[in-house]
Amino acid sequence: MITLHALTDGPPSVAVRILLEHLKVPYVFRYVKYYEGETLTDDFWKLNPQREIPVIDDNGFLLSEHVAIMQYICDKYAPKSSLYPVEARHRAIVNQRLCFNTSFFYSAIAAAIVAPIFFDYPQTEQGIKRVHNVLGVFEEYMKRLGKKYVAGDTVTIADISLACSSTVLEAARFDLSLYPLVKKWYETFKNENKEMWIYAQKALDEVANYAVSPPDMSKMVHPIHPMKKK
Ligand SMILES: N[C@@H](CCC(=O)N[C@@H](CS)C(=O)NCC(=O)O)C(=O)O
Repeated sequence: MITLHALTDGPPSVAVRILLEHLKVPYVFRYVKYYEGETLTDDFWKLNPQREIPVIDDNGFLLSEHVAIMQYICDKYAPKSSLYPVEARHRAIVNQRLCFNTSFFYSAIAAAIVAPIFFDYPQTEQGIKRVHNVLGVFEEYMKRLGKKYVAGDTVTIADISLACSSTVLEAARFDLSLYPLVKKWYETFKNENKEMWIYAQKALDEVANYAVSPPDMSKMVHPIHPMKKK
């Protein structure tokens, strides 16, 4: 049985959870007490030396990085699912969108929007410019492909991953109207995948709440991020 060590508000965690639920793969959800510094413990280090969430433990097989986890879950438990197509070029586009999310799209959102909510970083104009830049690229991908979803006309794990990242934009009330194709895709994903959206909406609400009233992180001394002053 898979144990999913995860958060309820982190987009990478939520993407994995949505996939497990959708595919009806049995799993145990284990909430990581990130805000109490659990990722800094020796036990968590054994799970993931990157000290990042999510991580799965599938009968002793440990795997981090939500993209690798989603690909593994599909390959092992749903190899015929259209969520992760097998045709080489279709799969390549899905993989490209997943890499685009982790290395380009979500990294810009995390730095400019997520980090200032939880840690003592100012929200900068440069950071917001970077978010506009990644959204512009996303818009261009949607225009070039000309399909309903990010890698074709059906939902794939790339949509789940990118939609979860985009919840942060909605939580921060980021105006997507400059990016009509991205906006349309996001709304379509929500409307056509209501059962998937349940956990995404919960995450969105939690982050929106934290933007107003940050969580108590007084028990954590982060090795990298500056803590907010009380
Ligand atoms: N590249 C990782 C990123 C995961 C990630 O950023 N997780 C955040 C929580 S949403 C985290 O664990 N951050 C640890 C920290 O900043 O201390 C993935 O895609 O799974």
